[in-house]
Amino acid sequence: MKLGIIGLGRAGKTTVFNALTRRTGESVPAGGRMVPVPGVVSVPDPRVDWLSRLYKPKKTTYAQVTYLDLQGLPGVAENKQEYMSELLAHMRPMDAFLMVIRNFHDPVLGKPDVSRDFRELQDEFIIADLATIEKRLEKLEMEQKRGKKIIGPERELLHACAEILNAEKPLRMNPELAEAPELRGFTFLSGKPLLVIINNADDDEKPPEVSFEWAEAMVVRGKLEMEMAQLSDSEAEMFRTDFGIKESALNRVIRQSFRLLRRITFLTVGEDEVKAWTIPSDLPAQEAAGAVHSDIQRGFIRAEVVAFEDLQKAGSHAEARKMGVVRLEGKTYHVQDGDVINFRFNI
Ligand SMILES: Nc1nc2c(ncn2[C@@H]2O[C@H](COP(=O)(O)OP(=O)(O)OP(=O)(O)O)[C@@H](O)[C@H]2O)c(=O)[nH]1
Ligand SMILES: [Mg+2]
Repeated sequence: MKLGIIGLGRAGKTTVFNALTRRTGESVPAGGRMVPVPGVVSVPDPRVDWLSRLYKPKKTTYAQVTYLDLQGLPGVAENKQEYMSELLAHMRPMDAFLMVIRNFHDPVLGKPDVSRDFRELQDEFIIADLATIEKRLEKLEMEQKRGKKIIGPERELLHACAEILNAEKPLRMNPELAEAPELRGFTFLSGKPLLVIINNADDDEKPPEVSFEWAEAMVVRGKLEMEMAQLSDSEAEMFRTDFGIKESALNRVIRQSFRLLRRITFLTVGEDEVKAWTIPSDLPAQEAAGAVHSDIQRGFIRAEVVAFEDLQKAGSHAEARKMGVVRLEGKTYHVQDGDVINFRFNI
């Protein structure tokens, strides 16, 4: 699962990336970098913590997301076309975006304007998507003139998209349309799930009075978080007390961005490993088994399932069985978030 960190120049993208991936600032080239840098991050999950305490496994594995630090979109005054297309090409394979918006005074750029910057970025996406659609529609028209029959709903779907975009709205306002299988190949930028990260100054906790269209927003003090991410746990604790920070904002950002991907987590347990697996919601048990191993999918017999909350209440698998909350489910059972699963299989 790839999350692209996007924004205008000097918004604090690299700062937020470093904080999320607990990197030090040294490796950051000034002015950003064109080749995106990936960083893998574990998704904090109290359920995994609890299971790990219960099973004391050799290994504990959390769900993971990959963040990519992308270069800033060029501002109005700069020469855009030069690298805009390359930048867009890096953005298209992302599953979702974190959009970092500057909300602190910058010595070069001056006062922040969150609303203006959000609009500017959103407009870039809308323009790029419209260009993609126009090109495709022209091609379809040409093919039709040459006598080729146009089949399927593609054209109607593209027109529906164009209508939204021409009204200066992002495609994610209509997730059903944005995620239509017929449109998948277009990788529309304004259709991807978006989390807005408002990057406040160190001494400012207030969210700006701006509404974001069909996107969630979170306030983060990026520089502070980056400094904190580099401390030891006990130092970070002291730091948090001094600055009045309850939970690391990073954990909230990570959890929230995981949610953005509309994936769920199921868990497997044992003496060797307690592990969180990431799957799309609504996946049948047999396919979920394939996430663990293709042999388990092929030889699938049954899934022994207990909801995490039930297991926690029971205190152990043995107790859970006695209480009758461990169920045997078949191939077509839809795996739920937090299911603790033991697959029975035969190969
Ligand atoms: N005061 C303050 N300064 C910040 C904050 N976040 C970043 N900065 C500063 O803003 C400048 C740009 O930060 P970067 O994280 O490099 O921004 P970027 O978006 O990656 O910039 P480019 O990659 O060049 O587009 C640096 O000097 C940071 O120290 C913040 O929360 N508060
Ligand atoms: Mg950068």
